[in-house]
Amino acid sequence: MKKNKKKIVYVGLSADILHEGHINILKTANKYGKVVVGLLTDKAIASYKNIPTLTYKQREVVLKNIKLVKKVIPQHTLDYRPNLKIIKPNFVVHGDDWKTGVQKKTRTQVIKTLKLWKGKLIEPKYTKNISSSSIKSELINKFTPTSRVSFLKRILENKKIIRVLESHSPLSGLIVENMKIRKNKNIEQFDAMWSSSLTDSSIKGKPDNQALDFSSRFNGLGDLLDVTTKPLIFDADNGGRLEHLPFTIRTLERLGVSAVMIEDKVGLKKNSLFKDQSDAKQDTINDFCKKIDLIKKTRSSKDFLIGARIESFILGKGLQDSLKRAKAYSEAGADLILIHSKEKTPKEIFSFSKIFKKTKWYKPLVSVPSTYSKTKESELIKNGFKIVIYANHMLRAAYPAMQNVGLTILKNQRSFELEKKISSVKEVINLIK
Ligand code: SPV
Ligand code: MG
Repeated sequence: MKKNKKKIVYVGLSADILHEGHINILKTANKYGKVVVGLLTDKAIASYKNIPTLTYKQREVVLKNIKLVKKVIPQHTLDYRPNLKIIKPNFVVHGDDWKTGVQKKTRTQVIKTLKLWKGKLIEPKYTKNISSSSIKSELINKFTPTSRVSFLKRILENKKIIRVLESHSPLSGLIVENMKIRKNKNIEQFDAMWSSSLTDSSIKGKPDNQALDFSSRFNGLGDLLDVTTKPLIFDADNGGRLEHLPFTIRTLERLGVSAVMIEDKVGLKKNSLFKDQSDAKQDTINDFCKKIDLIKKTRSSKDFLIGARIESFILGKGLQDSLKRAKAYSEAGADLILIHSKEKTPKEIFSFSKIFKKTKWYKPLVSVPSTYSKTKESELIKNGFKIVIYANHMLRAAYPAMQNVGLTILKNQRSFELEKKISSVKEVINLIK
């Protein structure tokens, strides 16, 4: 076919890892006319799969320097239509793999839209055995801690809310890593892991009072980070002694942790969800700000985020105290504010966010809806929250399941009654590929 220089050919790409398959598409497109690449923005990609490894700017530079490409423009949604309506290309080129799967609907929309100006869809055969996702899974072994540290910050900039699930073991981390469902038009998944002091302590059979020291927790963390790629927020209780804090931060960063969460309590640690908080003490604003400031000075990357957790509601100190602290912590350099509550409804945290989100000290808000679990993520978003942490649910699910195993064997004096309720040995053997 003779190339018509006046014809415009549109190709939508994520191009996180540019491979042979992309080049095949671009070569075909180039035969039909001038190639305009609609490069999916980080936000558009995050709406249906993991945030890309390379930023938009980095991906744009690569594509702009490919001779098959005439122009690169941002595509802000998975939906091609807004860009197609502006550019009115004569052709759209896409691999035939989108005839099924997540992008099937997008394809139908593209065909309909192209008809408006007699444009055509060209679908070269999908290049077998190659995709960015498969290359990425191979790359997991080469994944560097430094790249993981920045991921949370990048997702924060590109998602309405970051969904975080507690991971107390590498196996639970793999569930966070791989679980995906399709709901309505979207792909739903977890964005990050929470390393909880409560569940880390519980699996070691210890109370959540710092009896389990950081060194032991870091060992477990290393195993978890070895087999996953999603970012992790570390629950560091009150951060420990000021003098030790720089070492803790260096280790966390070196391991590839994306954020540390410290709470403004002092003295023997007690879990915040305990009803009786009478012997729990809150830190002074001044001393807690010193910790934030020290972390700020110690961290080697600004992408390693500092989370300040306010315990005023837990300790019955009320709204004004929590607002005063939020302002001070934000000024001291906190990147995230976790406003904790053990009420059955989100009323008190929403009363806080309503005021705080309008102030100049606003920082992305974190919610831990353990007690107000009826609250939907959409309500949290509406009320100014950017991160939701499901802080203990994996352990709470595992414990009764294991108890039931013990009980059933004791009652029946054999294991047969369990067979239908537990994974088969074959499933376990095949669990880790
Ligand atoms: C944890 O998960 O250990 C937390 C959250 O710190 S809470 O249990 O609510 O205190
Ligand atoms: Mg904790």
